[in-house]
Amino acid sequence: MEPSSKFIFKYKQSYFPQNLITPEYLDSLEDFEIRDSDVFLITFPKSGTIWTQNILSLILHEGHRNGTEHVDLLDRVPWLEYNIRKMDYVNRPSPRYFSSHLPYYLVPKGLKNGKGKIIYVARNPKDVLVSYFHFSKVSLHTEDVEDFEIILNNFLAGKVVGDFWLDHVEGWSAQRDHLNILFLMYEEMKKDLRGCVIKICNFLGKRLTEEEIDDVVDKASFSKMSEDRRANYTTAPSDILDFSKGRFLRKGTIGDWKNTMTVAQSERFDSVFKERMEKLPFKFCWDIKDEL
Ligand code: PPS
Repeated sequence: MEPSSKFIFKYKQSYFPQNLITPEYLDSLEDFEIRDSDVFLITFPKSGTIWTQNILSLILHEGHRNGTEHVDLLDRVPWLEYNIRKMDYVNRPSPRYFSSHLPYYLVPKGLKNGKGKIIYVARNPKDVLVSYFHFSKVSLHTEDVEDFEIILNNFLAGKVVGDFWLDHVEGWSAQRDHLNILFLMYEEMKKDLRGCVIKICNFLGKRLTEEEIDDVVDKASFSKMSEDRRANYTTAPSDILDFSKGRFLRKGTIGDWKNTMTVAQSERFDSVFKERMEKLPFKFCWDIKDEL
């Protein structure tokens, strides 16, 4: 292990928050047994994870009618690598749902061998970066940097949790033909949430009535989630998140990067990202007005 800073440490080629995870636990994940019925939600941080966690949770629990009304997201779709509530993942009944920010090369080998289903959500990396910048104030495990330029430099160097954005997205998109994987874009969810909920239901083989789908869409809206304590992470341990500094559900929009990045910063970002991004099999939406 190469110590990197007070906040992150390096494990193999990746960065993780100090005190939330150990190298030994990361080592153990390779052999974590995967079931065919497992569902993994995989994202680069700040790409719409808790939004999709909530959608999955609502679909799985059919609109909270399953005696789970008071169970929050951390328990419904827990993090594989951050076992915050010390749950017994091995004996958890099927179907197990997990969230993860892990790069492809670090996931359990059963997943690489095609067991389970994967939903990968990607978001415009400039919005990811700006969301990350604001989140660093709320998260007690991320360095709170006042100067956006410093976060930009770390992001471009891949020295953030999730590593280099392009490596993460390329690593997973390279698996699209041989794993059971559904790719979604945050921007697509913003523009057509109902369509995305139906896509997820079809992918999971879940049949919901029209009313149940409407209910999922309603409860997954930004405004409803902001007020829903089971879904807005305000029940997360206070040594992880400090909500006096901001909110997890901050703006939830497309193109907010324009309010933070200067033209020069945006051009520097493009010079590092553009060429490789054009080769990705996704269409990126840079502004709320852009077509997908
Ligand atoms: S984390 O820390 O990696 O789990 O963060 P993550 O959940 O991936 O990303 C947080 C951003 O997702 C936005 N979000 C939403 N947007 C639209 N609609 C809904 N319902 C929703 N829920 C979460 C959240 O606001 C963060 O984005 P920003 O741009 O910071 O607002």
